[in-house]
Amino acid sequence: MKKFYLTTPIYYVNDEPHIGHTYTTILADVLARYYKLLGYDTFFLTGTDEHGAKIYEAALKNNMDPKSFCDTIVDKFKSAWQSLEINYSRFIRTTDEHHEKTVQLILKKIYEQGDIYKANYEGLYCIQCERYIPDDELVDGLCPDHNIKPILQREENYFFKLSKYKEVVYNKILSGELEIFPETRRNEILGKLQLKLEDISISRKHLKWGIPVPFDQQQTVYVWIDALVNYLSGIDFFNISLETLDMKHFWPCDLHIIGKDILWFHAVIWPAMLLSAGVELPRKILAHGFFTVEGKKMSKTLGNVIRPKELLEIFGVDATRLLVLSSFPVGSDGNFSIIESKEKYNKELADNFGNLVSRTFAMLSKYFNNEIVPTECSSEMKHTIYEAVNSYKSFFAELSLDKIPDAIFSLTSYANKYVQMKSPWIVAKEKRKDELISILSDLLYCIKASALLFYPIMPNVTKKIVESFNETEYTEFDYKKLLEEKTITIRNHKFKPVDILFKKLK
Ligand code: ME8
Repeated sequence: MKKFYLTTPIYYVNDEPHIGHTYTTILADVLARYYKLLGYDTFFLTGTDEHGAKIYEAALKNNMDPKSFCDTIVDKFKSAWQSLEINYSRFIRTTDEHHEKTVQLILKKIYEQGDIYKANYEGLYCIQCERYIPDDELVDGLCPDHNIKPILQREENYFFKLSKYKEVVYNKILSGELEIFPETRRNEILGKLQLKLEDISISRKHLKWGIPVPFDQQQTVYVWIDALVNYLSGIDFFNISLETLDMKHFWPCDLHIIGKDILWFHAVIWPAMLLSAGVELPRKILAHGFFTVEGKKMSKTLGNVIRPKELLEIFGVDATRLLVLSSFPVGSDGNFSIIESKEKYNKELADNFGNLVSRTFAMLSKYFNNEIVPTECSSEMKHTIYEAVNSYKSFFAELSLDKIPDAIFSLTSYANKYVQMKSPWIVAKEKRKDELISILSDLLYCIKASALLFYPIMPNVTKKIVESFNETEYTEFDYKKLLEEKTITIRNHKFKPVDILFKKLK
């Protein structure tokens, strides 16, 4: 059985989830559902990043001990993912005991490899980024991402010989053994790797909120080194936690989905750590772009942070998933606007897809009392479905996930035009019954194909439609058949009316 292991970043628990975290997690969920439906043994890992100075400070601000503080935010992430119907396989926390042991084990391996040494370090540290900012990245002395002044830190730390792996990592990316999507970001990393690469500090002396360095209890592991290891501890790579099943076979990871902000950590530091520890590298990294909201960078200070709850209240689960997924091309930055999303919802979900479903089922009820023996699908309709399936599959394969809904909407908009062209109401008036049946059959094939194609994105809508075909037990089977053989079957002759799927929004 083929396997597919994919991950999201583990999110910092200094704040509740917003649309950015939601975006990454929806991308992952849609892909996970897709591979699962195609029969892959799929493992989808998400979770939270709970150590480090940033979380420690956030806990202090809230007058809580760090662990209890983390627990409260973790609940918020879990409930957000639940309300968005995110079907992760596992939620990993960096405070999980077996994760802490995995981090220590990896560090020991790297240490034994001779890749860790002690040295003094002085640098400007941005707590929000949880990293030292090199001088050439500062903008007017401020962190370019957070607009705050980094703090001067001087400590004796442990260092990882990142520079030793520069060439190997470069070659792995160049040869495509480690793929980075999109191409522009891959080239950025390759370019940066041609410059001087400094070793990195991997421990903190004065921060207690972290995992103790296994060979020096006076220091804690740098939060990023701790966090990256979650991709191994999430599948219990070293079989540390005996309660879990053996999940090692999921490695190497097939896809790390991350935002562009953390690509360097994933494309350079993480592979170097794995090379040093003697673990195979992940296969692919997707670094997506960043959301701006109504044209502005999202920030608490500007008060324009969009939370998933707000979207769910306006659009409901299925439409939220679709709108967030398709708000901008995966590789670029893009804007999210509630107004534009409402327009898209009305245009594509209510007036295009929703209208096709309701007008077809209305005719089925009016002319045939919800009962017909469908004819074969016309070659014209078959061809259009076939084309939609082809683009859909290639959008998944090339990770152009934002384009997937459009592949389906073009099919449903074709069917709406087909209704106008065939004017079934005239056919009905003239009592050309066979012709009317074949028109309705074509529409039903198209609706069923579209509903199936929407399954990884809008699972509830698919279920509702499939119920009206009285075929719920075949959904998974039919999905696979449609994708692999491009065939679509309607088994029953009796149909159930469908409630309005998408009420128009003002
Ligand atoms: O970086 N637009 O956690 P984090 C799109 N703990 N995506 C966004 C976004 C935006 N405006 N803002 C955030 C961390 N994201 C580390 C990760 S992994 C081993 C450790 C998404 O809470 C995007 O996926 O800051 C980004 O990479 C991630 O949230 C950063 O989340």
